[in-house]
Amino acid sequence: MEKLIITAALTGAEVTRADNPNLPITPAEIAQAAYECYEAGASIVHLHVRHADGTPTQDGAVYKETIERIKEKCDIIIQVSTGGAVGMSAEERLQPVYLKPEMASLSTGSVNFGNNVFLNPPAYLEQFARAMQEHGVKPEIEVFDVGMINNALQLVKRGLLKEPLHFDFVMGVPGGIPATIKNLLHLVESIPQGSTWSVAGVGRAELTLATAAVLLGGHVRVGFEDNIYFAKGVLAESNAQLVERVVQIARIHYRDIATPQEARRILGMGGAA
Ligand code: KMH
Ligand code: ZN
Repeated sequence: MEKLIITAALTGAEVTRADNPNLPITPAEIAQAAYECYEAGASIVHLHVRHADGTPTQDGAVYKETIERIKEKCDIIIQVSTGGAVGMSAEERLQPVYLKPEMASLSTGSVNFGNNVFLNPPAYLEQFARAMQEHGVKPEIEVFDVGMINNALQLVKRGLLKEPLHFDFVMGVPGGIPATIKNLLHLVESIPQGSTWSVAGVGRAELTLATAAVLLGGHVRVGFEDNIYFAKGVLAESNAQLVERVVQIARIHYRDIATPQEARRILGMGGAA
């Protein structure tokens, strides 16, 4: 098996300090959290940013400051969000891509998202994929339900996505695919040979699906964006605490952890041989 790539999804757009007081919000807090996750074994950071009052933003200036602060500390792969928060326009969501980060998330379909709709109509997919291509950004295809895989393959046919593809299965969003191992196996079997994948289980499914990914040869995303608990009724103290636990699970199963340079190579982005 390849070494394990751990992505830390530090902040998201929905979680608040009232949910978990340890949520990083400012550029300095997010950069510190990214560094702690890097030290713990993460090789990718999935970034959302916030206004000073804690509300979500896709403002390029806030991303720029956050990215610069992270780069001062370590060489972790920076993956900006183009999902942002529900209700944001396409142009608003695309702002961090213009900063030419190494990676960006690309959701390839619309999905109910709790009581809202996370809107990704075909025109957005084309616009986002094209922008990533033009700015040399590697997409991480965010799959909230199984039909989104086929939408990604349509983009490949049209030359808007280039293989090898990297998928992240976000499982357990209310409105999306339920977070079961049976569903994970179906998703894994549905992607093209030569693709890489990771899984982000929402809430208590995070740990179960992370363990499954370690065993199946996939990769893992953890962090407050998806789950704020360390155990039943016990809030996580930090994002790094969640990363550390995945490292422990991997080591128990003799799976080594990828450095950022190794992750770049595994994802077809260059990096260490
Ligand atoms: N906040 C969600 C509506 C992404 O980052 O690409 C969308 C999201 C996906 O978080
Ligand atoms: Zn996200």
